[in-house]
Amino acid sequence: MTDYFFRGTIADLDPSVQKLIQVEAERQFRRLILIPSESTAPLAVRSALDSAFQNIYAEGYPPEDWRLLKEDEILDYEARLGEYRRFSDPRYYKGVEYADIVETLAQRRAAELFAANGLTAEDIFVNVQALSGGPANNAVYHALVNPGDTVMGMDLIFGGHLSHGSPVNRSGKYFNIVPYTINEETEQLDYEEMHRLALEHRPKMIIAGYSSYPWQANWKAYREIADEVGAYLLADIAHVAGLIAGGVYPSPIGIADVVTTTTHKTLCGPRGAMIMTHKPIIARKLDRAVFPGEQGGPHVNVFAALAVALKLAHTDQFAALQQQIVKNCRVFSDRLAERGYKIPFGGTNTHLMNLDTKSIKGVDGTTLSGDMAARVLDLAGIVVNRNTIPGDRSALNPSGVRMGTPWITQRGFKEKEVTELADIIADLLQACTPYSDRSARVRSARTKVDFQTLRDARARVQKLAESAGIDYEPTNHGAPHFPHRDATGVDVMDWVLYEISGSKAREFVNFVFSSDAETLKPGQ
Ligand code: DSN
Repeated sequence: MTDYFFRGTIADLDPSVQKLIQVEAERQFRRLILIPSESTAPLAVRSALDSAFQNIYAEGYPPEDWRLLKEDEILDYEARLGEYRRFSDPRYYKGVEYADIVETLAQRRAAELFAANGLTAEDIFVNVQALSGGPANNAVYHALVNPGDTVMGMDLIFGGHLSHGSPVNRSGKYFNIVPYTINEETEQLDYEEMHRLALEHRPKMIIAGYSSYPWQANWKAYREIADEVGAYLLADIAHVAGLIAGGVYPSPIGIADVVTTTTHKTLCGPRGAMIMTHKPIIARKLDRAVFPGEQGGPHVNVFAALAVALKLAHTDQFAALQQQIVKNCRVFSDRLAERGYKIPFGGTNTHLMNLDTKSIKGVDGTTLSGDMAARVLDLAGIVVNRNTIPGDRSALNPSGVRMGTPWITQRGFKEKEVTELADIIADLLQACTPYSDRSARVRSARTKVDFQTLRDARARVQKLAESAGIDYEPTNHGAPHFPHRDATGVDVMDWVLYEISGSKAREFVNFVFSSDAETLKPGQ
């Protein structure tokens, strides 16, 4: 019984979940994923996640002075275990002697990786316990401001983040949020207007950092504004942490009071977050805000995986990857602009860009929404998300899509492949004919897409995906069915035959097909 439960393979114990894991792995291989916040974690990072550290609780923190130890001192087991026996540690559980070491290792590697602007690793306090980006930002609010205080953050519609004060998020409900946006003419951040807003509203905290705004932040401009009104400056670098570590985006370390980041985006680590500061008093408040303020036991296996990711992020290969991500994004964005698409914000110098879909209009004047575009692209094997762009009024019906190059660059894409990918997207969106369904009770907009163009796009995507550097991942979850069928058993390019009958067949066919079905002769 014990063996059945604890030593059985997933294939024996739960083939249903095994199959789900397998089909998801195949999806990730077959599709070209352009969600800028997603990336594939190296297998070494994933095997650390799947380790014995997963099994334990470790509420509290490792000894405070260990953060000053160098890596070889942290890994000096005799010294660390001796100290642990003699002095114990500030945690609420025993059995954490190795958890202390692995957490300190992750903290130290983070401090070394992000030391910048004249600061050394010893100057930087790192908390690796926040469970993800939202909780990390919540912990900063908890540490530095009180409910009802005024906080300034980038408006979600213009590229900010939910936790920067969106009205539907806890941050927007508990604090008096003053959102800032962009200059309508330049489509870039308007620091003068931000300055004016800060003088008028005297925020206690200003949040910098974005989820879809594609240009680099000017950290010093933010700092000057924050200093003038006596506000804390929080830099949320979740999207660009890897770019900063790779030297292709300026670092806010030592400029912002607090820096938060997720660890699973461009940083290529496990799903999690870090909070950094160079100010000891703030560091203490942040630690208390994370635990016990926000959460209980941290995920110790994530510390192990994060330590691995941070070691990899120190390599030349990682820096080269980050450079290529930015280069690819510019080439991709420029190519779409050349093909006639409007690029909101006027371009990019980071890992992400946006595309305005509403310039594609049907004969009845219906415009292509971000959601329709994302669904059509998904049918062709290109994964993006709908996103608000300047000009949108609500996050409910965005008229753009957001795309980024981290994942495809990890797969080995260079300028040639991203240009081909931009062409596939341009061809496919051009082949869309949006229309409004006036017969529906609630009027709804949809799109038709030219069938041949869609088929061609799928074949071109498949070719690019199969030629890309990272293979279908090695798996202990069973042999993949790749390449002819996906694991659900459906041939990816299969034809499907429908027989349509009934008194409204003609009306139906005319309505749903993008081609002129009425002119077809029997057999065509
Ligand atoms: N949801 C993430 C993104 O896609 O940008 C941010 O947390």
